[in-house]
Amino acid sequence: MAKTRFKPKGKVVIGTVKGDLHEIGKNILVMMLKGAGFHVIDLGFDVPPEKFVKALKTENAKILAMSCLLTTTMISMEDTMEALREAGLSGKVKVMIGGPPTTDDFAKQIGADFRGRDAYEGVEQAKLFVS
Ligand code: B12
Repeated sequence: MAKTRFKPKGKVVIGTVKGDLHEIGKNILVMMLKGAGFHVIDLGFDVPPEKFVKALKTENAKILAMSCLLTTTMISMEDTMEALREAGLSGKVKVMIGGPPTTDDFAKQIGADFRGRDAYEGVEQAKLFVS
């Protein structure tokens, strides 16, 4: 795809949040986003809020996807949303979250735009974000 004139659908910065080493679900979403034509900047796992902010700014990406598997690391999603606000990125970046401990209510509470139950939902939402 890189060697063709293929134009990516959009850029997605993605990572598993700070304190959390689980990455299998996140990796599935990465593969499916790439397959759907997105340019994906994968920051890996245990990603601190400032690293998400830096990548969004450097890459001028308009979508952030965060994953967490531990109830204790859900707070890192909230911290990242706060860091986005402080960096003036609120409203400029669409945020989706996922992972078993997350819920729609939690997404609303922290100001995320979407919570996906699985990678398929994540990809469909990313398409809606750029449409
Ligand atoms: C594999 C695993 C590990 C591996 C991770 C390896 C790796 N490289 O990822 C290792 C061994 C490192 C590990 C460590 C720990 N683990 Co662990 N682990 C698991 C396990 C067995 C499977 C998780 C998994 O990969 N599932 C498969 C993937 C495909 O599913 P998924 O992540 O849910 O992703 C899907 C969706 O959720 C969604 N999704 C996920 N992210 C996102 C993001 C977006 C934006 C969207 C849209 C969708 C989306 O899409 C994915 C695909 O459809 C679970 C138990 C279980 N059966 O789930 C425990 C589990 C998550 N671990 C648990 C715990 C407690 C730990 C440890 C604290 C254990 C310990 N005492 O050391 C450590 C924590 C280390 C840390 N700081 O993170 C608990 C968490 C409990 C809780 N609610 O907090 C669980 C639930 C086990 C249990 N029943 O107690 N773990």
